[in-house]
Amino acid sequence: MNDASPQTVYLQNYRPVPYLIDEVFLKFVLAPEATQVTSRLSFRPNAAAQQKGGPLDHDEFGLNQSKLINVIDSNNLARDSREKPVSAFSHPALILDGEKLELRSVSLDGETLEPSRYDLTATNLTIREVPQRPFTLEIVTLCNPKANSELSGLYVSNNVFCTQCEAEGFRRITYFYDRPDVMARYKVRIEAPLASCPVLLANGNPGQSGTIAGGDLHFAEWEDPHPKPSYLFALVAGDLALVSDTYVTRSGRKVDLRIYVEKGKEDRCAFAMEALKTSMRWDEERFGLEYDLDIFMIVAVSDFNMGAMENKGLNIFNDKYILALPETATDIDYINIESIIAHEYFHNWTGNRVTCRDWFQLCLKEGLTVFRDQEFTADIRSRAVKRIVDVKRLRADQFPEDGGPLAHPVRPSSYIEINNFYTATVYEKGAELCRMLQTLIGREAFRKAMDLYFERHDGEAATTEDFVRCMADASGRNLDQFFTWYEQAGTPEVTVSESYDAKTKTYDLSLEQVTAPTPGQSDKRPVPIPLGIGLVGPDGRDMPLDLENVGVLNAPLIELNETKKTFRFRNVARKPVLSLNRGFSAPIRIRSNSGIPEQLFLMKNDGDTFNRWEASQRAAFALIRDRLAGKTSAADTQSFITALGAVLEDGHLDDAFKALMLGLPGEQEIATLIARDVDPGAIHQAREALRAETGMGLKDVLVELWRKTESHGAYRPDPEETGRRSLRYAVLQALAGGDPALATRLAGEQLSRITNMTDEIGALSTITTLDVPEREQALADFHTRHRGDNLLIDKWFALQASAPLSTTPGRVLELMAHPDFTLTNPNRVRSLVGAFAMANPFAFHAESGEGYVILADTILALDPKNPQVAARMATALRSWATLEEKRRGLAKAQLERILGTSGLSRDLYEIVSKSLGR
Ligand code: B3K
Ligand code: ZN
Repeated sequence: MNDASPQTVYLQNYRPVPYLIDEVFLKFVLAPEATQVTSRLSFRPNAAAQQKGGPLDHDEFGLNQSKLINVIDSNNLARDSREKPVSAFSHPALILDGEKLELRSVSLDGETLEPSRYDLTATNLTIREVPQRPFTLEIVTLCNPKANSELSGLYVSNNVFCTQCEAEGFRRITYFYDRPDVMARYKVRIEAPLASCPVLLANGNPGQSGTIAGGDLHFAEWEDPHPKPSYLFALVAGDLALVSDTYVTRSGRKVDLRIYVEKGKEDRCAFAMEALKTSMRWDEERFGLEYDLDIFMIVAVSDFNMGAMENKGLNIFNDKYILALPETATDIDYINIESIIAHEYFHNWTGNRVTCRDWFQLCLKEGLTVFRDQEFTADIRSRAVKRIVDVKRLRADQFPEDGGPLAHPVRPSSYIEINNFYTATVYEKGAELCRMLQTLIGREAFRKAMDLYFERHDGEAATTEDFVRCMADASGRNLDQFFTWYEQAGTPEVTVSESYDAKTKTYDLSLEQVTAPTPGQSDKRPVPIPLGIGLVGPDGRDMPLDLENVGVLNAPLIELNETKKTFRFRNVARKPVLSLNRGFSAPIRIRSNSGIPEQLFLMKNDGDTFNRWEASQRAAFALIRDRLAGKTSAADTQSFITALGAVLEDGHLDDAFKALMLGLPGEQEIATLIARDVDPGAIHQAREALRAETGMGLKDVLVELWRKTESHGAYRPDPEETGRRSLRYAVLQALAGGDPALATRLAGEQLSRITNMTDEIGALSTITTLDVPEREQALADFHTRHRGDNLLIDKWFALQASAPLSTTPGRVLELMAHPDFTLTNPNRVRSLVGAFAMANPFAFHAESGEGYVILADTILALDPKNPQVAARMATALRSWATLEEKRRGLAKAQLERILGTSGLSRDLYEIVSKSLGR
């Protein structure tokens, strides 16, 4: 640990700041190793924090404020066990956050403060006595952007100065109240050498600019009229190329759109620019939200800890999510670019205009914005396909998180390092909660509630309670119980039992919900579960839903609010097949006795596309589980193959949906369902066996589809063409399962005439999963063709790291010594080590345990440089306790080894200690 001991931050200790900041003026004199930042801050006492009889009174949480002064820390979110000295003064001290800064001077209302007037620690600047009226503080500091390998705060990427302030990076730029509930108006002046930094950017609208010092230096000023928290601050300076466009908002305001990229990459920005305009239009139409500055800028940088960042008016992106040409980006890249551009843009309202009161409320902006970007993609592409893709992701990433040692509520109540909480639970499950709210109150009321949310909280830092209150007020529905979804971790499991009485024509559906205990939450309450439902008759059509005591349902939805309930349906003419949780209306697991025949029936007949796919997954899982148990039913397998074949040949279904139907549940998902004594090797074999049978059984259909989905004409990233290609490569993968030699030949033929990256990766990724002689040459050719293009070399690393071969761990080790590999670029680390540890269960969980050693070695080497990425990589071991005994011991030993290492970052310490249940 860097700190003496890890400190936990608790939601219940939230206190407002004693002093607010209205105006911020920042002057940057940029230099790679010593950037000087002058910060002028206008403070005023915060009446809300200090009222009720003065600062020593009780606060709104009933805690005594004198104690409050004891525990106020930099964040005013007390980290436990660290007692602060009691202030000698009757009013609170001003305690600002700051890290890795060299303090040059502090002055208060123009008077330089002697060091005796303040305390300086590695994390805080405390000014013990400040006036109880408005005052101005000026602070001069130095920081070293070049030495900043954590990529948090101000750093240099590829000679470009850039920033990442969320969650707590601003404190690495200057001393500040670095917390989201302090919203201020910013003015920024940047000075830098004209030659190396011709482009100088910050948030807001541009102001004055010009040269200084005889022309060697120049400056630019920016002003952001919208109050914002420090995490939304951004600055960029460097020699970048510009791609521009304009957008006219619905009320007729013209907005300058700019994308800045590395020189020479200008031709790769057209798709991103279109996606931005489509997003702006969609937010106006669907949510009535318009953009609010004269200019919207995006900068693409190559070293970035995550996907992108929604800084006000100046989004900074990992260049992977901006740059695209048909010959450099796959369809998946295009789809990601479109949805991440949308996501960051949508944050302008959900996150920026209304921000979070504290980091516990992260889902307020992230869950909601993911929901919005999901809806965007559903509207402009295929709703059915989008839903399936999102649920697959939820199950692959969030369900294991929710069922393991790192489980936490969508709104957590404590953390050690907030950067560890940008999780699938906060994002993906958070989005599901918004979706359930919309399902429960209806789309119209949901929109009214969103309007109310902006009406009430624009310009404020809000809480999850505020958001749900708007939902309740706009719909007139009591949502108190719904709030449990935000506070309770774990995936509810609903057990289904059914009985049909042919005589009385009644169908009883009994449902019981259970949520297993999660760390720190042993007793679980029932949550309200909205369940889309259909009773499918023998003719494949839905029967009317006539619910006892309610009548015929207008909307095919039932709600399970209690632990147990029986729903009695009347006038059910024939014994139905149940289709429950249609559209995946709730993020739950369903346990039922329905067998493979029912699933195959739904696969063919369900009127709900999602459940048609779901039925195929359930059937495939049942077949894989049978194989794992050593019992294989040839008849069931054959029926499954026949049902799948019928789907593939159905002329009414679109290609993207067929591609999804062809995909068996992933190995990680199967492991999560099995949940104990997991043997990833056996899972791989069982799944491969089914894949082989399917591939062989459907060979003729597949070959015919391969022929039909041939690419013609210019590449287009539209839904139809993307769907066609997704089917093409799902077909190739399926063929590879049944006839590897044939798949290799088809892929090889395709590689000899490729015109776009989707076709190239589609063919190559089939060959590289196979142990065939063509493999090495194909990889070498790819490297030669794309040498020097970092994003493509990332793909080259990932292809090898994700191959489910027994040689992969050795290959990963070799690649770590490759001249193109570096620990300093997060994309490169993710493409090699991330792909291996997080997307290749078979190779990562090699019985020898070598995968665990490779991961632990990498994490330990990475942690001192980039703790955020190191901690993220460590989550690959979180499910160690579900493994079979041998692997369990080997994985645990590596976690113990990491935890036993001195000097761990707070980030890594939290993930590893919690994974071990400490
Ligand atoms: N808000 C950022 C994520 C910041 C992560 C900080 N560790 C991107 C996004 O979710 O839009
Ligand atoms: Zn976000």
